Amino acid sequence: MFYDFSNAIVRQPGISVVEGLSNLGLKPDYNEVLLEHSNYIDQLIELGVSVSILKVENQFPDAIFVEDPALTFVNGAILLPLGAPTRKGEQDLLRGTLCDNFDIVLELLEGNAEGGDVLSLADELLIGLSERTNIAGASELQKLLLRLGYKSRVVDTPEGVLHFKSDCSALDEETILSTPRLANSDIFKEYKVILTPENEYGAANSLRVNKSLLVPSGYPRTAELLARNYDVRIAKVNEVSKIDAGLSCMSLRW
Ligand code: CIR
Repeated sequence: MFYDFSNAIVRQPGISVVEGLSNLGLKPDYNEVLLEHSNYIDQLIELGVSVSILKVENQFPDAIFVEDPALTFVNGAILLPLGAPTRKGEQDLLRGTLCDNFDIVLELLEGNAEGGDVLSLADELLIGLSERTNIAGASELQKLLLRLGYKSRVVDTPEGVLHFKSDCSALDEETILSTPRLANSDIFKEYKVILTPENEYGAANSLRVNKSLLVPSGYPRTAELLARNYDVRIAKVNEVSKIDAGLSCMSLRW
């Protein structure tokens, strides 16, 4: 299933992470980022994932968000040209490790796309158009996904939302956790939707890993709601959220 993961890649945060892009102009505390990042790795390991840790890359402050420059699947990977000007070229940092891990490594060579805009579901992938993923990138990405055997749909990300997956996550084969503003479109009409409670939109970027569900800290009502049906584990993201990051973006999984 799309949330069964044996492997993950993460990147060790360097000091430049405090300069990561932040819509609110906030700066995280470096030591706290290190702590949150290392707890995140421990949680993945506890859930049965083997985690490979890439070296610090200080020239790219956002390079710990390895989900954005690539997509990984059991049968292959795709390198992506990012839309954010300060992140252009980050995909090159992943090329070697992806070639070591996958027989097939494809590369998107037209437009822009970021992994944070791509949601994997049981029978399809959704590609959200955003400030980071444009139509040229999304339609070319659809062709590469088909080469790996995956169908996809191009959809809209709500205005002002960084990535499509900032506002939703897949909880199981048929259930999506979504903010009301995203669920209001009919994108998810084939699925069962659980809405994030008011003032807890940030919880929408939860992460299903094997039998458990990582939910970001600070959203007690969502955690309680989800704990009725899922093995919820809380992951602390106070500092990384200052640079607009959530749980999915800190790893590539397959
Ligand atoms: C950025 O703006 O690119 C980073 N500061 C945060 C990236 C978060 N990525 C993600 O949610 N997939």
